[in-house]
Amino acid sequence: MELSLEQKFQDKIDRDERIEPRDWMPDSYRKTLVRQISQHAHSELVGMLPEGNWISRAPSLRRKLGLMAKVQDEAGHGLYLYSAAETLGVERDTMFDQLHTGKAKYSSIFNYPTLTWADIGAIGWLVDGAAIMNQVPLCRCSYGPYARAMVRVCKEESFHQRQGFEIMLTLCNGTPEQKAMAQDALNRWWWPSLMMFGPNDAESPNTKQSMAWNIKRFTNDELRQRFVDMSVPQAALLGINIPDADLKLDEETGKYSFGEINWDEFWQVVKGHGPCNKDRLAARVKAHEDGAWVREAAMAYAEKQEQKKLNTIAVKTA
Ligand code: FAQ
Repeated sequence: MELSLEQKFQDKIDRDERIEPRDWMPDSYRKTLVRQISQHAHSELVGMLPEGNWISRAPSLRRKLGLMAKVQDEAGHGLYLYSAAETLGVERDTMFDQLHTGKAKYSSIFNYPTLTWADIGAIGWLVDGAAIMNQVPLCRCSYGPYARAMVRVCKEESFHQRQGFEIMLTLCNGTPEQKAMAQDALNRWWWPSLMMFGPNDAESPNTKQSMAWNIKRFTNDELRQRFVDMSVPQAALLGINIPDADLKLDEETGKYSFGEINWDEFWQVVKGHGPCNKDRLAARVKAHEDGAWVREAAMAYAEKQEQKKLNTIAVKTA
């Protein structure tokens, strides 16, 4: 009996093989990937803003260089991801348009302000730490271009996570004021970091299908639990306290139970009403508009090169 295209596709997924851009795929699979990859790309771009805010105020040349390299990496991650999304047939300008008009989502975490230098430590430690927890399994995502982009992204993210942890460690070994700054940053970034993993599994409309397609390898709650279990000993090493009175080790499982996430706050931020949503979008739109001349110059240069190549071929074949 001839198998349907859909059945052949699912069999390939079940054999844990990769789907490539020219392979047949169901429309809903393509749509889910465009949604997730473009949101991910937008997060990388908007994610440059909270940290970019501190480049000119980094406390030393070494810190400034590290932070500049990190922020530049995020731009690169955005580019790999937009390119991966383009292989699914969506135009980059369409994705930008969706971001700039507020139609597209990006990670809730980037709508919180960076008030002190310690926030840069907390972002590297917690936000990049959460990003790695979520993205390492995406290296095995069924869609080839996304999985391959994630391999490189994860390598760079681990440098980001270490630079953040090192900032926290330095502050925690510093003066009492510096340690208090680190504690304050942990207090403000802990819960938003847990929200990065998305709604609880029971409230997550996309997880079941994305797992069946091997796009997601773990559920939101599974990854969030791993992140908590990894972070608690790190906070202990820093000598600062996780702001959760309900945090408790279950001796039998070795896992931590933790308090209830404020889901009202999460959805408010996702819907555009977080502390910095409007500023972030305005900064993105301005950067895009101010960069128009760079894109035009790059296009003019590329056209010139192309013309030169054609002229050379014409001379050779004349
Ligand atoms: N913020 O059904 P689910 C980084 C939306 S890391 C905003 O569970 P799904 C690195 C979700 O889109 C951050 N919206 O959805 C960096 C869906 O809405 P839709 C980015 C959220 O897709 C570090 C609805 O809620 N990482 O940038 C959030 O199965 C430092 C229902 O949710 C990625 O994007 C949220 N936190 O699971 C950069 C990783 N959570 O589209 C700079 C790839 C959920 O139906 C500095 N993405 N929503 O209208 C994923 O793994 C998944 O998309 C999840 C959500 C896990 C984020």
